[in-house]
Amino acid sequence: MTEFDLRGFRILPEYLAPACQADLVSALRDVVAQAPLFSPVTPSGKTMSVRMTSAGRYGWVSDRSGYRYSGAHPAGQPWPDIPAAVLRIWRDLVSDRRDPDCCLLNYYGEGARMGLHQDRDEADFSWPVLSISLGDEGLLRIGNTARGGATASHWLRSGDVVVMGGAARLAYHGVDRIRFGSSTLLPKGGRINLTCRVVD
Ligand SMILES: O=C(O)CCC(=O)C(=O)O
Ligand SMILES: [Mn+2]
Repeated sequence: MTEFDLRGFRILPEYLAPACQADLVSALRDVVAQAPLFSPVTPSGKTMSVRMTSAGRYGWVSDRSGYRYSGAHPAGQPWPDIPAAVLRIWRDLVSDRRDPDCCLLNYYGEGARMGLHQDRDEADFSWPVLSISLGDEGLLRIGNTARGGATASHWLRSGDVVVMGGAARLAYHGVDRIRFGSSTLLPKGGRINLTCRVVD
């Protein structure tokens, strides 16, 4: 399917063929083996329904002291390298001048969601955020650069890639729900979303 624009988000449906999706999942198994998924807690003390880990120089973490990038997993070890297959997508769609510092891995199990938020813990918003969806379908909601107003929704499927850049870099976005069991890519079901970010 050809790419299209939704509120400034560049959406590339089926960017990754099924065989590439499977290769990516096996590379991600190595990431998770070195940096296990954890359940972040928001500064207000709520446990997020999405489980996370990261690869790269930095990983995104959250706890009672706030949201931030950290050079180490909460258990103390450095984050594993970003898989080469992820870097290839970044270089193809974003830039070959600079690689991302962080590849955040979100795992959505049954019932998991992510509330509307901006990605704004990075230093330079001229770099887009690249998002890669694997496994079950997820309903992405895109709002505006300020809270409130009309939103648009779109079901992201396994292999879809989104580039969030330009004026939309600071748009509110979230994942309202997933269709648990809609994909056979992950044997136990669920959705993986990767977001690649330039941090500093
Ligand atoms: O899961 C998604 O599609 C989006 C994830 C996201 O917005 C984030 O991790 O900041
Ligand atoms: Mn986000």
